[in-house]
Amino acid sequence: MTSSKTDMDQLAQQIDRWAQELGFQQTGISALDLDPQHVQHLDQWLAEGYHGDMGYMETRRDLRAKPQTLVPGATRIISLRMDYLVNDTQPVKLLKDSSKAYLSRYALGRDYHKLIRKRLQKLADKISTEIAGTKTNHQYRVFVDSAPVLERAYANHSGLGWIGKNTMLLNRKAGSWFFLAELFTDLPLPIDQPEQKNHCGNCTACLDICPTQAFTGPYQLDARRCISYLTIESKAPIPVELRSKMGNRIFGCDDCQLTCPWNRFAKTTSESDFSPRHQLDNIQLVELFEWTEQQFLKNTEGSPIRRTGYESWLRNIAVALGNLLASDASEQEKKKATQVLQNRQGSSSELVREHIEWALNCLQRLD
Ligand code: B12
Ligand code: SF4
Repeated sequence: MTSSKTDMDQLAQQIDRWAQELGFQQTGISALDLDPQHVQHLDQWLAEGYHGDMGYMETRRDLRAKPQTLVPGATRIISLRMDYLVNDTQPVKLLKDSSKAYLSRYALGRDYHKLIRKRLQKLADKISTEIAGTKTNHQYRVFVDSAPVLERAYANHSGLGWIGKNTMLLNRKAGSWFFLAELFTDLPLPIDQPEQKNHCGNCTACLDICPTQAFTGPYQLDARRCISYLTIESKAPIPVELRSKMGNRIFGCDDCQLTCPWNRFAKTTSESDFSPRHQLDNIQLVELFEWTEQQFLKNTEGSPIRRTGYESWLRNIAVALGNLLASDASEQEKKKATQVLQNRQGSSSELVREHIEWALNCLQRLD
């Protein structure tokens, strides 16, 4: 294959077909140049301090703003999306049951980083093999989530969707329950049309529902107030004024997606690896709080939950148990919650102990 325009057009179509075979739902191609609005948005966000303790967002700002430095020679980014919503989980019902744990829908099964990276590598191998006759040194790199790449900005540039008021990348046919990933390449592939229209209209459902009022305005998220940041990224004590607002959310939060009308069009995944493990989609808080560190490590092997660590795990559940004690749960449930909290009081770290004390005091709390 030569790199004529027709060949590149055909290759782009072939890449899309391969991606679908590998479990991605959609691909789009963009150049590396970023619309300056995105960089401005990032700089403003950092200047406000909205990134909190995520120091990497600040220190790696230049790589995000100048992706050319990430993969020398790269001229195109193939953005991909993979749906993760599992059928049959009942998120809204679960959020109303203060005795059960709510974990973000993305975190119920296998860690997506591992799964997606493998699939991206397979895709890159297929591309390299296809072009091997004319080009033997295909320069590429694959990314998912953890790299300094403005994933939503590129997904927008490549036509995968628009950025919603909740800052999620939204797609008219798929809502927002999907992961994003990228393959940087030096192949001169044809570029797709960016999604130029914003389809949020007057709706502010996501901004209104946020339990901790983390949005300072449309498209502006103060991560320091976001439950996803507080329960996953931050290792610090959870600010006392936000604890009672967290309900039973112990790992991430989905409210600003659950309420988005575009998610009526979200498709469920057929990826069995994303199926809930250890009944994490329907499990009592007290049961999770009783997991020993060994059990935690065993049960979260290959899961994104492991990243948060045992201390943060206990801290988060202690807050949710406090909220259970302040709720209209049955006396029996409250008794059991009090018991498991007290059982850990003596043996816990300072961080966890302080959250346990807060939780036990919730029995007297009047919401
Ligand atoms: C840091 C981070 C977080 C932080 C901060 C979130 C945030 N909104 O910035 C925290 C921990 C809070 C978080 C939470 C979640 N995250 Co997160 N997170 C990231 C990460 C690593 C970087 C995001 C980033 O650069 N933030 C800085 C801000 C300034 O950038 P941004 O919001 O992406 O916005 C950029 C553009 O979209 C644009 N922009 C934004 N708004 C507007 C408006 C206008 C008018 C314009 C012109 C431009 C513009 O400017 C920005 C710079 O380019 C990305 C992965 C990655 N490498 O990109 C995942 C990522 C964004 N997260 C993801 C997910 C799934 C989540 C959660 C749903 C997880 C959960 N259930 O708990 C929540 C959702 C919370 C929310 N409403 O965003 C997915 C989102 C997929 C999607 N459909 O959008 C990503 C892409 C990971 C992935 N590979 O799939 N996350
Ligand atoms: S994930 Fe939850 S806490 Fe974070 S912005 Fe969305 S609704 Fe608010």
